[in-house]
Amino acid sequence: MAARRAGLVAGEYRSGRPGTPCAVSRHRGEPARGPTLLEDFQAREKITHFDHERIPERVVHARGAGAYGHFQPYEDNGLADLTTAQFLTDPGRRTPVFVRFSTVAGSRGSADTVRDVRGFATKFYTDEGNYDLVGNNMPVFFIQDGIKFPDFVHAVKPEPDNEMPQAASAHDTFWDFVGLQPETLHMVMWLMSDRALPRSYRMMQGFGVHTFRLVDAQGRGTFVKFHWKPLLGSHSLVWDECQKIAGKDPDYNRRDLWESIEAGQFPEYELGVQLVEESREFDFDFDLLDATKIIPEEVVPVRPVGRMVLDRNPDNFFAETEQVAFHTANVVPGIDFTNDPLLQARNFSYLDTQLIRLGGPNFAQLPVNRPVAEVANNQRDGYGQQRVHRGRTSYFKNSLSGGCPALADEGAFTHYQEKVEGHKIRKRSESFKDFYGQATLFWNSMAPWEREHIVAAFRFELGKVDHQHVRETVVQQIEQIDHELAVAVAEGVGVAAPSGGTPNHGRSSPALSLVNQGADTIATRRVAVLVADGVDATEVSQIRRELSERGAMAEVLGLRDGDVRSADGDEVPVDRAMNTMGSVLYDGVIVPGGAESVRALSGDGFAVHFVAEAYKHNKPVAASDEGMELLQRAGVAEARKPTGTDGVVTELGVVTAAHTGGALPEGFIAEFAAALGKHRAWERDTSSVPA
Ligand code: HDE
Repeated sequence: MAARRAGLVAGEYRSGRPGTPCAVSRHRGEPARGPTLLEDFQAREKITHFDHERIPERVVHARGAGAYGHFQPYEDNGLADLTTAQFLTDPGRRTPVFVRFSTVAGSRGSADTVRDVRGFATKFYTDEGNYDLVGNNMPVFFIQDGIKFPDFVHAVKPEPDNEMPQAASAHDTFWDFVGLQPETLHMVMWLMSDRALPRSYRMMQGFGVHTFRLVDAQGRGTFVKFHWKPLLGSHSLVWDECQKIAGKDPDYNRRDLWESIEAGQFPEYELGVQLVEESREFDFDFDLLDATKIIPEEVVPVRPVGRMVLDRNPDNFFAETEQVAFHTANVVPGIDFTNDPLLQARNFSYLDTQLIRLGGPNFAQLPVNRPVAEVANNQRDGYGQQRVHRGRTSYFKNSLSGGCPALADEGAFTHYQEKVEGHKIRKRSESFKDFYGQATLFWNSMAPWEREHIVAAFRFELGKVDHQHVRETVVQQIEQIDHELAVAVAEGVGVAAPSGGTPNHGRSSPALSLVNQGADTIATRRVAVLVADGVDATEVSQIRRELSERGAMAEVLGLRDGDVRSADGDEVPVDRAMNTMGSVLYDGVIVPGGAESVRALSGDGFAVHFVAEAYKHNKPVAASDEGMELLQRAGVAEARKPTGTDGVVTELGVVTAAHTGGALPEGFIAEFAAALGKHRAWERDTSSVPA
């Protein structure tokens, strides 16, 4: 009995089902203190396996989240004449995909909402082998040449002496690198913009970045740039919000992707292409093969090609999301490379890195990496070989197996035919030398609020830099982009206002602004409804119903978990306790009426802060009747009572309603939804609202 109490009887071990003892019950009553023996192979194997559970994280893009889905081309998308890649041209073909989204600089356990580029890597399991489109959520890159990549990554990663800061570019080495490598500046503008703070992986664009090549049946090439456009529109968070989410829910973007797929709200993206005939290669004022340049969409429009839907979460994070191995050289017939020097370096690096990360040359046989097309090559053996190759021949040419399998140049892959020549010097041509023109184009294309955010981002980032000369060098570089921007940054970081930059060329490209990347929908948006005892239950159910009819989700937050009692004595279920969440985890807030409820909320600092913070972050905020008191208590300047007893007023994303009982007045949810559809009320000046 004593042994039983001490939990030492074998039968006490529990099986998977709680409360079910394991069937094994031997040695009952034997002495309780046994030795730990090397011969206990179960213990050894268990510990050994555990000791080897970790693999190196990716050297960049270590933190990510993945999902399965499919891609299908549109009818008559016009590509059939340009490429033999049927997964792009045959509308009857649904190609399975796996997509991995990622941040770049942080470790595997870092927060999702850091200021960073996001990876957007897609593996198409086509009938002709895997095609990997390994892109980002920004259309350009920091450097023009692969040999600079290790330097760039060393500069942005935590500094080597003390491994700080984690997942942040706001430190000396990054900005030192930027100041000395002006080719980074165009991408740095994107990084300082809200594009670096996506609201969701479901609400950001993706870009192949490089100029690739489509190849037709005759071997003729057409330059191509790939674009992904989310059907929910592109939307971003604000920096203050990001920093808070990093504490409240570091898995914010990962959770959002997972939960929306679990809920059947499948993320969708449209694939588009910009096409340039080979004969027009030199028609631009930049080099098409320079990955720090875009082709403005007003110059070459994006042509829609097809649609991708992500509809299945992985079963196991490690097996799938961690072990997926993307490789830019995974191409299929009809798609080829160009001489972009960055792309060529990538074609080496991605295979090379998997060899160490996944422990040998057979990683392509891992389930998530396995092509659906039959694999026929003479590669044999190696660590972790999964296949049992049959037959006597593992060489080419052979006469014993009818010559099979045939390799490159026998139909599997043929290089795009072009003459390549050059001097053996590690230099880029003059056509790569304009480092500032498109950075200026980006700045000129921003809406006023986007500009404010960029200035604030530069001030934050450079404000964290210890070396004054680094701040000065960067400000001098920004001066080459735009004088006004440089002065605004200089003022914020204690650097003398610069002069002598190149005059702004004045050109802009509207597609670059987030203002022009929205979508007319509030699908999947999350709205917090704040309640306490005495709330108007009719309003709560109306809000829930009308938001859900529009595809959005209302979550009822109480001061505590459990139900609240409505003014009429009904029970209103609470979805979450307010203290476990935060306004930063929602797209908008509604405070329903009910005098007692609003009094309780107004007396609670957390509830007041909830509203004030949502208001600060330019989110739609709404209240009905007494709910307005909480808005006023939270300092919502636009909170005004509608005149008369029934009505709705909307001002800068603040929606208020008055009514004389019964249902909420018509237009209340419609106007709130319209504000939500604009994502944020950017024109609301919240600079004096405490953060
Ligand atoms: Fe990558 N990059 N990269 N990169 N990259 C990796 O490959 C590299 C570049 C991108 O979800 C690594 O498997 C070099 C541009 C994404 O698994 C590594 C150069 C773009 C991902 C590597 C670049 C990207 C990676 C690390 C300059 C946008 C994550 C682990 C020549 C078009 C893929 C791995 C995933 C990952 C090297 C530049 C996007 C080390 C050398 C430009 C989305 O091989």
